Amino acid sequence: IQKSRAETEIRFPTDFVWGAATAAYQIEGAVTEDGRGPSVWDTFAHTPGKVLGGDTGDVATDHYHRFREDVALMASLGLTAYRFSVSWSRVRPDGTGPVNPKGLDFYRRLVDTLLEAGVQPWPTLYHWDLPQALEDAGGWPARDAAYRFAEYAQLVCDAVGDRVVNWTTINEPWCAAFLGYASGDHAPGRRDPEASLRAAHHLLLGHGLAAQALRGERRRIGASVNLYAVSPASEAPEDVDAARRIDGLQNRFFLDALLHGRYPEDVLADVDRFDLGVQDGDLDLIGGSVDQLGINYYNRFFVTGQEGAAPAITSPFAQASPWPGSEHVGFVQVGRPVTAMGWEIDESGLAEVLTRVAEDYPSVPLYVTENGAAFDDVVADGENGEGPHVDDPDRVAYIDAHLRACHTVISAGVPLRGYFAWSLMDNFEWGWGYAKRFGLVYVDFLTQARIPKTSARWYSSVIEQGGLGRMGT
Ligand code: PNW
Repeated sequence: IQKSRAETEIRFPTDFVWGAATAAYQIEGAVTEDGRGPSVWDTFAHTPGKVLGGDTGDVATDHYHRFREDVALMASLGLTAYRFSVSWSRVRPDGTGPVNPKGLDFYRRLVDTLLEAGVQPWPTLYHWDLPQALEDAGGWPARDAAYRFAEYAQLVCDAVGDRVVNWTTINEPWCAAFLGYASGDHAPGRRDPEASLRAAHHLLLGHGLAAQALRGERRRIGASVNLYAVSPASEAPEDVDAARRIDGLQNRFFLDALLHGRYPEDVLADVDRFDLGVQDGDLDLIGGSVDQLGINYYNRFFVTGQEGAAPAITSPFAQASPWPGSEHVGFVQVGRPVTAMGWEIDESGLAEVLTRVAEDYPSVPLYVTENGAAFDDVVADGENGEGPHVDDPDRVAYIDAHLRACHTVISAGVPLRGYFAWSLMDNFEWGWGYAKRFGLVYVDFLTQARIPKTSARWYSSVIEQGGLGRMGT
């Protein structure tokens, strides 16, 4: 079949940012080295029954020791940017007391190595690893965590702020608040709806305070939110209301706060029996605090308010919807192909989410700061002296389809400026441990060998060409 030129020549803007992402606890390992203090994820992973297979991030991909090799790999793939997260408890082991210079040194070395390799560093300050001492003092449900977060942001900024342009304060505050404090699927594993709402507010407040600390001449400050396309499973009023509630708590709660300086009235009404801990001035501080917005997208949810539907697939141990204000909501699979997470693949949801944000919150530059898929990758022995290889056509197809969705919305005027694949390499996938592989690069967790998958080579050629050609190029 002769393809039209529009299908075969998909070019992105020449200054489009092409990246890949990781997070500290998922890759670094070295959890007791050079003065690092424990975080809630160390505690959680070492608590029996919390992570599949009893896996922990103790070693992970040993990136703390192998970062030079990993940066060389990024450069060889042609990435123009690398999104990583900074471990708070490496920088300030107990969250309040003395600073750990060796922790800051690691990120100085990493940033310098990236810059030398021509890869822009995109640090995220919080990817879920709260110092355990701060959790012991009340965690994110306590307002103090927000102030401590801003102090920590200042420390990192003092160390590398002259060399880093693009900053992300918090990653996926929905996950940190609701998987951490409502469902208990993530650290610290609490199940307390009021605490989860307070955590959500204090994460946003912490973002606002950190943004003030980071503000500076050349710096661009953002936050990354995990957004979902949300559709009612049917036209039944219960399902339509379920979709409003899930869209409200997962999407609009964070978008309205960050971009409009308010919480949506309907969500506040859904959770009005809880005290969120909002004080005068908080939302003024949170609103208008971003220069750009990071969007993490994985899938679309079909939801129902009628009896008997399944929980969302949020962990191997997921229970019926524990989200405050949507306790009765169920999640429905509609039969689309799924990834190894069981998440249905729907790239139209990414176009929908990007378009919605551009319409409802105009003129904010957008970045897809995470998008990708887990599949059951298999290593095959190489023939004729070639090394082992991993062929992952499903991941290539997933990213290809999502990049096409990105291109379509850019053509329609959405200010999307970059794309970061999740993840650079296989890593510790939270409650699933090492059982789920999201990487462009395969990691043999016994030998720590890195094997670029077919998707890595394919992504590299996409970057080189600045877009997509015919399928498979
Ligand atoms: C994101 N859910 O996490 C994270 O930012 C990454 O660290 C993670 O590895 C990646 O997506 C893949 O899971 C999520 O249950 C984890 O809804 C769980 C959920 C959503 C996002």
